[in-house]
Amino acid sequence: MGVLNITPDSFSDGGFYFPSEKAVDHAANLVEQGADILDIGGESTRPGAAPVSLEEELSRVIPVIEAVRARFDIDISIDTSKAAVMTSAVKVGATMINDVYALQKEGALEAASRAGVPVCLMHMQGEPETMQNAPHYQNLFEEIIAFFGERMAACEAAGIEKGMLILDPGIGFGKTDQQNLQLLANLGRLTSTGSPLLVGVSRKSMIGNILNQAVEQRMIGSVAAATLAAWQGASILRVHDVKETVAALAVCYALKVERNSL
Ligand code: 7PJ
Repeated sequence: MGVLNITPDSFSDGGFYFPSEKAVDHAANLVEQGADILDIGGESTRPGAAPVSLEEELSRVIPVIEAVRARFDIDISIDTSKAAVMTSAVKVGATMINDVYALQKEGALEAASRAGVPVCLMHMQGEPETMQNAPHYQNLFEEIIAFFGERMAACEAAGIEKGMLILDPGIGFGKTDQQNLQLLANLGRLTSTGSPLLVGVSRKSMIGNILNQAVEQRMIGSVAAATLAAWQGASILRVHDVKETVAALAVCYALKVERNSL
């Protein structure tokens, strides 16, 4: 899954992909590099980011989804927590919903149910503006698995089939570096739910803090982390550096095929 942020303040592309013509160029790039899914978002959820209005978010993402849909036969994920954005995005060609609030915002469960597309439910502790202030867990894995259980039940009650759900531990969303590492090193514990896992670790501060690198230098660390997530069973990797990740994943899968062949 290639990341396509359509936000003027987007941390990893510095606003270079704004407005929409540049976003569509970048989308073409990600497709050429081998992305299977484009994750298109118009509201930054990075720590400390400010919210955007519905009108602003729609004006950022809808023209880009329309243009990508017209040009490429690729899955398009709409990265939003707003029900109205989910509905409009799927209407113009989005084939998946990625919600860092796991459909907890008003009307989101109903909108996702009506849309009838797969949904990624991400775990977050707190809210983006303050989530990194003092993340705290009694039991990291139990709390995340309990959250998934609660959101899966809410989805079922709203008429969303279990087979439509993808789960994401939310690396960096209300977690310390150590908690992020614990999650990433023990991803297998999250497969008990039976749903596919999505992992997004690309260019995140956890990588930067290990390597003492700025955002634009974190490609190799990000590829390593994505590859290790895939090795442990993650089904979808949300990444900025598509070409490099695709190559690493090809090696990972070649090894996986032979893992139990002796
Ligand atoms: C994630 C996301 C993630 C899912 C972002 C960033 C912050 N959606 N949106 N999982 N991260 N599902 O890219 O650093 O980890 S935005």
